[in-house]
Amino acid sequence: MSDLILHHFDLSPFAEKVRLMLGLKQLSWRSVEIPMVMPKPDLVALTGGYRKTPVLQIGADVYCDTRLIARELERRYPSPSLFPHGGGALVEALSAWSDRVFFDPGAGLAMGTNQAFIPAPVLEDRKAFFNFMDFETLEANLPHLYTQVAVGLELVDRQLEDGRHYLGGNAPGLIDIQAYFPLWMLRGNVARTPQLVAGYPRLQAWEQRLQQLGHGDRRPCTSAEALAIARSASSSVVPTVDPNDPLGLAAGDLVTVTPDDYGRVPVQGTLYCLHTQEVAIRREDDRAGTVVVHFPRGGYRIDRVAG
Ligand SMILES: N[C@@H](CCC(=O)N[C@@H](CS)C(=O)NCC(=O)O)C(=O)O
Repeated sequence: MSDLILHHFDLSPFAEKVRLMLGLKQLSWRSVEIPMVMPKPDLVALTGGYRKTPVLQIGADVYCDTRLIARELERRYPSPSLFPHGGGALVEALSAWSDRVFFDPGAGLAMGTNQAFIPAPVLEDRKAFFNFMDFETLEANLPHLYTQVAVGLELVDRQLEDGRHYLGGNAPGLIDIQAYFPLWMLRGNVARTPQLVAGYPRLQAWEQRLQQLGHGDRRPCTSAEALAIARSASSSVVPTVDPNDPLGLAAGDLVTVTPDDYGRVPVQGTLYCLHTQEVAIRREDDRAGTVVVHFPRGGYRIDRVAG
């Protein structure tokens, strides 16, 4: 039975990013379907409050954020690599482009062109969640958002102009998955996507190649089973705290970790790991037992809890 448990929902673009990583690596994994909106009691029992989608659980280790999930999958399952042409650090840096600059205008189009059809609870949840999206002006802003999406689509098409099959060369990698998932979201949610990609035949052929990555071997899992697995496991990660970290924290300090963009829910726990690129905290939960919740450092704030 696979150790990898992905907490996600099928319509989530960020989850599609991870499903494709699992496909590229041909991994087998278990799928827990989580709600699209709050409340998500079984997920937050594991994460301590982090609500975003997806979350990867491996025993009692809980990995938040697709950027950290990519790094962890590569560490545990190095072959085939997410970085077939090397240069993993730059690919990681490019997530700032794919996950925000390219993705956000597409998310605006998905919301803005469908507002009348989105179920009220989802719309209300997302209005509170997407603090970067002004729902009042969204409709008037649609033409601008189309231009921003076009910038990303043209860049991808142009990167393929020398005939390469994938963005880094002739093998698929994380860079392709990063650039593809905003397009996957557009296809599923924005009616004008065929027109948006019409002038980009290379991009369309590449899109088909990306679809062929698949999702690996997916088996269902209930959230109760996932919680039981967490409860009966212990973290496989050795605790280490960098004594030279600028925050001056020590192992065992009570801290909160909070995303600095949207969905800013602080997660509290005792410091377990602290490095340049990762922070992990240990927490106890009645249902999940003792878990270690891992976050990337980039885009997350760590604060000491006074007391
Ligand atoms: N930086 C996060 C972003 C994840 C994200 O924004 N996911 C969306 C779904 S695609 C989300 O959390 N939506 C609200 C929710 O699922 O409750 C990551 O890379 O994992």
